Amino acid sequence: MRFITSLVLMLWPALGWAEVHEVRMLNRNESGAMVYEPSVLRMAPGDSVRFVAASSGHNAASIDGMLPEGAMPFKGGINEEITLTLSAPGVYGVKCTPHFAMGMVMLIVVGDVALVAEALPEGLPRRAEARLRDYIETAQ
Ligand SMILES: [Cu+2]
Repeated sequence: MRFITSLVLMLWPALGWAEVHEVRMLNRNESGAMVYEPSVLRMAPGDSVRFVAASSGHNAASIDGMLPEGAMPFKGGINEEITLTLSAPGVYGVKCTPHFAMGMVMLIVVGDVALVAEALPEGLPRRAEARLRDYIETAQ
């Protein structure tokens, strides 16, 4: 029995039992206006994330310069509930296109990867950068 259990655990990623995580796109929650919930999502390589249009008028798009090597940029339409399967380990920056300047951003951390503010790209909108720094600090 122990052998079977360890075999299943070993094969777990290969069997396609990856998790699907949900991120809600919201006009407001207790932390402020124009937010993703959660603001930082940690997941295993091969897991999926689904962006749920809990409020209308939002989308999910990758932030330039905030993708791991080998990851594809993405951009959902407004109110579109895209599902992404992320295999490349690293930190993915996500923005809402119409509310980027208002700081509607989030981070997805795939794998056991450190989250450091030094990795933030130059030229982010001020409020987006402030929130990302805040998320990085509170996620430690
Ligand atoms: Cu938005």
